[in-house]
Amino acid sequence: MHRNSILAIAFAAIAAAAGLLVQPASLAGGQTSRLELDKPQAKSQTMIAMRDGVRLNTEIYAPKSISEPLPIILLRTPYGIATAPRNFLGYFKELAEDGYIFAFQDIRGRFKSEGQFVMDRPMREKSDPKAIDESTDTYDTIEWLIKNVPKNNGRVGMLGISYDGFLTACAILDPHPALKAASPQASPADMFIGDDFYHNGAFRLSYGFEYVAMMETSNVVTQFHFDRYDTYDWYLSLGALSHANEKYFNGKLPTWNDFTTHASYDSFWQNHAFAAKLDKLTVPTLNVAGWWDQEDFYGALKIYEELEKKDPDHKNYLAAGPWNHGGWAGGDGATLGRINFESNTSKYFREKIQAPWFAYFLKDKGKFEQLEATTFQTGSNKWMSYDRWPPKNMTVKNLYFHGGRRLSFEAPDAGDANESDSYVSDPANPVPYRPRPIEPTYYPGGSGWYTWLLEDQRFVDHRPDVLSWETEPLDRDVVVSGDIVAHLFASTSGSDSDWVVKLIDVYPEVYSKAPKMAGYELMIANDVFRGRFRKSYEKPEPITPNHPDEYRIDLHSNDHTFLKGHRIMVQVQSTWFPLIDRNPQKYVENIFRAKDSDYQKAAQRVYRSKQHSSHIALPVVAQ
Ligand code: PG9
Repeated sequence: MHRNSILAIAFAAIAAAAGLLVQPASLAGGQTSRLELDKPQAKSQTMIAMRDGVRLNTEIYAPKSISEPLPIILLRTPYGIATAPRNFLGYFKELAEDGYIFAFQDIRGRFKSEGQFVMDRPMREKSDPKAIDESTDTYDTIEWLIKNVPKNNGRVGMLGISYDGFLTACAILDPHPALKAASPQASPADMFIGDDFYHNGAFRLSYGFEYVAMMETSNVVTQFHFDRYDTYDWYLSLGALSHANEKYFNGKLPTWNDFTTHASYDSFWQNHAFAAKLDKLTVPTLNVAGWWDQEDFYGALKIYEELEKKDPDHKNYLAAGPWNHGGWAGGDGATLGRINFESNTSKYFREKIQAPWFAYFLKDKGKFEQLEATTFQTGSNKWMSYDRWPPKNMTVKNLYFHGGRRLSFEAPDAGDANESDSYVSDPANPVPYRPRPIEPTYYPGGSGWYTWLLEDQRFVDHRPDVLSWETEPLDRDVVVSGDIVAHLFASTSGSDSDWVVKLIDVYPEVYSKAPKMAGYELMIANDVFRGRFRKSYEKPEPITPNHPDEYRIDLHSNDHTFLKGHRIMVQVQSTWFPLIDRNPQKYVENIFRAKDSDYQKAAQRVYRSKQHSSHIALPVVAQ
């Protein structure tokens, strides 16, 4: 493995993931800026001692002259803080202009902080008074900051994206009383069910492998060195997952070892799933999600949903827009991949949502007019406000699969119970999840990872192992706002299987607005389900071969208008490689221990009869 400990790579990865490509200094140091984050002379560095004596490296940036006391914005991260201000210029521009003191901290065991890093450190056992976790580390840090940073106003706000968002969410578990506003953004909530490492029990191979190598090879960011540019080839030639430790990791990476020993939703994963532990809400919280977040979309909405159950005083907010992972933090957000949203959505979020929200709770500034949920509705390309999410008064309409590859809102008539379409899924020739070559996830030279969810799905349409069904061109707009669920009736000739469902907006064949986008197949919602978990994530079971089973697959929330003249399409396939590891399609106790010979072809069948009516449940605006 190539050890590359250059900090820049960490931030290149995270910055690019978040669209935070380093901005010109002029952007941060504008005329009205109270704090010039790009001027290092404003900084002080300190090691803050936690309750167990471990000291965490912290840098504080304050405006040179402070007329009235200012709140502190705290960001904690595992990715290294040495270049934090420069990397956060775009993200923090509006906040800096409003006037804050900024504090950045390396978490335990990362970069210049002492102690040991634990990936997604679970919440402590509260019966142990000496136990620590990210929540106690945040508490101790805030305690120090408000007592020691000159001219602070005694209020602290936190925000962060992804891992930094998770750290923000941890802070609201047992919050320090001075924490007055928190914005967990694209935070994971449950790694086995829907975030970086697994989706519905299916292992996210390329992300799991590369992220763990990046974070656990040393205490700084370290890129895994692939000897092939196209990682589709590389992962295919790796073969069974057991070869990862044999050939590369040698049992030295704790999280990879955890993957290999916790093959179902056991207490290990349940302890890590912190959303359910959010038992109260005392701090105003702004949850942020991107519709095309390739990493932690599930978590962002799950945290909102859990907090919502404990929010009698209305402290819980949601903002969601047309962004990839962290895409709201940099750039203008007018386009993503080849899709044009016709306005500057990221800039709007930072100026009109994020900055006023913090100013209200930390500086008593402004009149607060934000409704509970603000979303950017794609397709119609407009901002929407709702007093709850998912919105009230939606009608669930089922979109059914039919013969002749048709989709319609009409349920199938009585007929043969076995009416179905079929394909052969071959683990030796898996469906790529994005067009090849598939560069390493955070490839410093640029990677398709950041926008793969918006790729034109025609790139797999021709494959015999990808089935598509579509509607006629719509005679009116279909507005989908809320939770989308796939109900798939399917069978396999094997004893285990993955099912991938993709909901797609198909642009008209003649599209004068952007002629090159004619016929574009834009994925709106998707997910994978590992068949062995259809009854329980805790107790996987083999599938009975050739028996139709119903799979309920959560395709998550969305706010999208399928415009008049567009078609709605659904695609189903059983491999998505190397995003998802290959299911051997034969039940084995633990797929991380499967042998190469366990991987076998399977005949797959998707039913569309009255008895087994595969469909997508869409929350639509009644017309
Ligand atoms: N998606 C990244 C991550 C967060 C938490 C745990 C593991 C990975 C990130 O972008 O930080």
